[in-house]
Amino acid sequence: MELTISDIELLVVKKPLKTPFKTALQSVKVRESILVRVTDADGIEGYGECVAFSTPWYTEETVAGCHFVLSQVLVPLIMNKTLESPQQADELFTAVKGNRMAKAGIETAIWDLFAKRQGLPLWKFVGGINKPIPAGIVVAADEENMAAQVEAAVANGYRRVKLKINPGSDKDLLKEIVERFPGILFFADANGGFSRETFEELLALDFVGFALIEQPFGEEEWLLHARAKKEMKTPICLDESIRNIDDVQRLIDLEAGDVVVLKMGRLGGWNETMKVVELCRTHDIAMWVGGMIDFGVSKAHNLALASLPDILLPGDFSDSGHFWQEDVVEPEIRVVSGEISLSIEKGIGYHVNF
Ligand code: OSB
Ligand code: MG
Repeated sequence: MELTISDIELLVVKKPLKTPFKTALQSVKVRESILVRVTDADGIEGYGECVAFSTPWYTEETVAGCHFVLSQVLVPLIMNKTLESPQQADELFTAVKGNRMAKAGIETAIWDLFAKRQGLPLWKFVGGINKPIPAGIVVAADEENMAAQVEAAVANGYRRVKLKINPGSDKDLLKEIVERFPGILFFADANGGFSRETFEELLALDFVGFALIEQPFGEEEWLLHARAKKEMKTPICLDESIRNIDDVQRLIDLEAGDVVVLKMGRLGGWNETMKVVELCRTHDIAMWVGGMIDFGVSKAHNLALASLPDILLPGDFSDSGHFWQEDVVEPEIRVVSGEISLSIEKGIGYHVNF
């Protein structure tokens, strides 16, 4: 199958979060994101979302920088090209260093377009199975509000809750929360907030009962992560450190973690992500799909990713109404009894208000 790209449009959307999202690194109050629409010569449309933030707190990329790279560098490389497979988009980008979030915005749109050309839901196109996707919510609030937010999440049906932590976190409070909800799977995410100096604080979290601890140290801290994996019983999970397949190989070689968070933005799109999934599968590294305070376009791609048979841990999948008064997709993405149903429509399966 081949198709010719005849139009590429960018749309910056900006919406306030219902409540500020506080991490060790940043408090996010407003989310800006770039939607990408790719149209082929037959008028079929594919959608992607560039998930960089307004400022470079999570990765080095930003909305303004990505808009420049997309419009001035990546769009000209793809425009009017005839592609035989979606993998070819990534190949056309090889001369462009880094800028993986910008690349993913357009690359994922091309995967959606190919799925639609084949008349398949994206989850089927990528080899996934139609199963209910377990939802997962993130509690990124001050400690005094944490227990109440967990309680609300559980009341809304969530069975996986991720708590944002840092070296100063109240360990007894965390343990109390985890023990109060025995049926709930608790993840912890430090966003690299720990260091060599606070290593002991991390060890002290081993008794809390987290199913895993995500990214305790900075993205380059392979040896500290390896030490934590060796000294702790709680599985160590890497998020920011995993920028490409070589980083996954490094995690394996250095025994620097047990679990990998998949984020298509951080990895540059579907092509690299599929390679990472295959490498993790062959090495028995557990995987789950991470969120980026995404709008519905990114979340729809993520749901297709989570449908792959080897992805067994619940990801960051909250209801459209958790962050947004109004999402950019129709229908909105709904969590029902702790699960999200995959759309059976073609491509990402949602109408995008572009
Ligand atoms: O570290 O996982 C992270 C959101 C933005 C940037 C980084 C992270 C997050 C989350 C996921 O924790 C939130 C979500 O979208 O559900
Ligand atoms: Mg994380």
